Amino acid sequence: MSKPITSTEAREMPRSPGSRKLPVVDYDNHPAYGKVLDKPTFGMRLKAIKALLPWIGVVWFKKAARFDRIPALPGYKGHIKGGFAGRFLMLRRYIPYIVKAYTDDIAGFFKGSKRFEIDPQFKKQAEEFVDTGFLVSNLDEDELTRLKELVAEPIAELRKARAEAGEQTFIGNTKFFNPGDHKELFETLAKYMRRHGMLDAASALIGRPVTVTHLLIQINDPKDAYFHNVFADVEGMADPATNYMHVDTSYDMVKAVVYLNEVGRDNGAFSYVLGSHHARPVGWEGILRRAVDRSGMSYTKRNWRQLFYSLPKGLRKKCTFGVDLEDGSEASNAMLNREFYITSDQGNMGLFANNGVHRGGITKTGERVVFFATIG
Ligand SMILES: O=C(O)CCC(=O)C(=O)O
Ligand SMILES: [Fe+2]
Repeated sequence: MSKPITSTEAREMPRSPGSRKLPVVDYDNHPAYGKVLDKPTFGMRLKAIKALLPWIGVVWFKKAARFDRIPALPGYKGHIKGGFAGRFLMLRRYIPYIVKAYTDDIAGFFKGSKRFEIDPQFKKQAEEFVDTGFLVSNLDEDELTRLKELVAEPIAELRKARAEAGEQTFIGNTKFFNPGDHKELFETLAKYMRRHGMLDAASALIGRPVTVTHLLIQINDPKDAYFHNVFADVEGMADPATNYMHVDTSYDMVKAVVYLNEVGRDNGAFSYVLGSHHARPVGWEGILRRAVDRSGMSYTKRNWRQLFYSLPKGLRKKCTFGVDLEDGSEASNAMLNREFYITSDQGNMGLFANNGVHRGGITKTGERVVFFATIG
């Protein structure tokens, strides 16, 4: 039996050089921005900055409070609503978790190489994940059957809700769980992920012990209009080949996707730009891109694009940038050349560094039923 790999050794695992920067988009010469939108006046610029500023505060605060590590609380049913006031009220419930994250980090600092250990049988997977930001695995028939049993009822509820809603939306396609109401589901998924080396791989990348913190199911089909015709107001402008490529707005976690039906390229396969987590936005740029996305300015409807375009040039950066890359450009090719699709014939479970570039769910035929879990 070989020795476990210590956290210090995990931190020294090899990393490919790759690109260290996300692409820069020339919005002034972009056919859906500078070429068709109004030239921003001083008033428009002010309005855009005013819309962005509070979100810079929110993102900065969430980062400082290690907020994205907080697990779904009992009773949690989805994203926090109620604007700033709602967020402020919720905060009280989160304070013990914020304190815990800080004490864990301090304790972890003193534990050094003992902060977590990786089972030697998963060393190769951990190395691959640290290097590429992506890892594929396959749940066996029994594991998949058990997970399907545990979510049969919620899936039926989600189907019903989608059928009753007039229009399919990103949020309407999902149903969130919390470990209070679905304890067995959380524990079962965590057990399987550990068994397949995915939790060890996640620890190797984020540098601390991890578990499943959030979990949702999602159904996609071709009626998800929000993915298509993104620049409908611009005559003759097709959806770009890199449509919907993005990095997530969260910090300090990774994610897993589990396919609950057969998934191929035509029904929404998830894909990852290998190694792109090395170009994750950090520091001020990281805060800016997240704030822009959270403010709504990454939406592609004309009014949102106009608001985004009214930002000073140095602030025109977003997490959901794929839609703005022009086909045939160097940046677009760089993304597409390293894009890896996970289809059912390769595996039904993928682990991804969600601060790297990814996309999925754009369905041409049939449907896709999946879990998304956050691991932190
Ligand atoms: O639906 C998909 O495959 C993409 C999901 C995604 O981007 C995410 O979970 O962060
Ligand atoms: Fe994402």
